[in-house]
Amino acid sequence: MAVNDHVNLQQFMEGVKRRNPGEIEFHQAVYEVAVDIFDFIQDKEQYHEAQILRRIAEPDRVVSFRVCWEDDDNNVRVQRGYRVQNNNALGPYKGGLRFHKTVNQSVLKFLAFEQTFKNSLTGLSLGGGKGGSDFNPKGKSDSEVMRFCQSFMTELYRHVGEDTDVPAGDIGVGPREIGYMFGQYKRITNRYVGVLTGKGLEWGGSRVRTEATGYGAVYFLEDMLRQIKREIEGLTITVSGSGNVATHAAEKAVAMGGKVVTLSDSGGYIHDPDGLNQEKIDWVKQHKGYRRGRIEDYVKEFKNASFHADKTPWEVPCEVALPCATQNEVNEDDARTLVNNGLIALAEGANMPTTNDAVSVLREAKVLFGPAKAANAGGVAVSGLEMSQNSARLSWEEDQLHELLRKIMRDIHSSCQRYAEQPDGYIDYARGANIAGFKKVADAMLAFGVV
Ligand code: NDP
Ligand code: 2IT
Repeated sequence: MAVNDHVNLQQFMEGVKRRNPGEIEFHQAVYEVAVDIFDFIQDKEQYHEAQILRRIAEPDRVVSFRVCWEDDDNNVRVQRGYRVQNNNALGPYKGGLRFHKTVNQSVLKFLAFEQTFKNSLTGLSLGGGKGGSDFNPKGKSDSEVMRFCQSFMTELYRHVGEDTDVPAGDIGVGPREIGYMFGQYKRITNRYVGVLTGKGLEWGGSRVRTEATGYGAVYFLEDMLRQIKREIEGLTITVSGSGNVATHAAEKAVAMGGKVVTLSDSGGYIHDPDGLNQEKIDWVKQHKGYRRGRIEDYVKEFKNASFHADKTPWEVPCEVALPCATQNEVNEDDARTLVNNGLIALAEGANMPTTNDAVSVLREAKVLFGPAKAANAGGVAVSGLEMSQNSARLSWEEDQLHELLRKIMRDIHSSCQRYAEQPDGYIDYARGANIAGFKKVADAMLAFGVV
């Protein structure tokens, strides 16, 4: 076979697996996109000839480095840090940093690949990247976290910049970590620029960035439900996670009249049959965020609730599920349970929380499915707005940012819809998001030639 003869999906995936041995999360993310893209480009010679998907599935650059730090007992600790710069066809690399013990190259490559399509969908000028470390912030003192963040940035600063690559938070990286990293970047470079997003409001952060991912996911849910003439009010909703995305998704869903009955963390889930309200959500934000506590303590505070150790919330009957914790947290069995219990919609607040087999179950059951690259794009979208504000050295008003977020999510929904309609009337948002996200990146790459 000549090099440029068309490969089929199976041959393409064999190549991806051969070149990226053992990187199962990366294979999973690429396959989920490739299925739809191979179908879309069947009759579009230019994308085949230029090997566009093959090129997007090969990161521009993977930087991996040693991060040494000293713990409070003066032990020398060694971690691995990464930045995966996947694709900058549409703008500077952009995407979060994750600090979690499960971080490895496969996880960050899947996240950077996904981010490329997500950022394209936002309509802003953003390429795709992701980074992080296998550093585990749990149980570490503030000084330990500070020393780790400083050491991490002492290498990362060479690879990032306000027009090059702009990291932000993700699992285990919130305002505290962004502060330590921004402080170190500023110290090393003597430059005060928007090199990170998710900054504090006093030092260059954007209003509404904290809320944006969770709120955006609920806006996307609202737009999907409208297609079947339903609304959030009165629906029973299960949410997983209890971090930034989960608490803000719960907050917006409750504000819109939904009844949120679960939250979770890596220890298990709480079920509150009375439903959460703002007071309970504020307690969780304090307890999980600032005090770094466990979700199981919720039941000591709110007596009607129960805690279910080592379990996920998907066994609780609901009409809407919002997985907002981590990848592959909804498997095929969970999807069947959800469908049997009357699920009508699932929107992904986390990245790739639903396995490919679970997505097939939802598709077969004609459940509305909001894929992460569309549903959780609100966070990176407001990060993009933070970059604009930093460049202009301005900060916009809260109302204006809420409106912009709402509009961006509505536009993402419309972009997905364009390629989502199936012959049987089902709106396949996953396919719509993949194709709409791909097309912009691909067309820019065609314009740039073979680079
Ligand atoms: P946080 O660190 O604020 O919260 C993470 C939550 O998920 C915690 O409740 C944590 O529990 C739980 N969790 C993490 N890993 C696991 C695991 N292996 N099993 C069970 N629970 C787990 O992170 P975010 O809320 O920022 O991120 C959550 C998800 O949303 C991630 O997939 C992230 O990539 C995605 N996302 C985040 C965006 C953002 O703006 N922050 C934007 C778009 C997507 P515990 O406390 O026990 O670790
Ligand atoms: O997955 C994501 O979109 C994020 N963690 C947010 C990235 C960002 O740059 O705001």
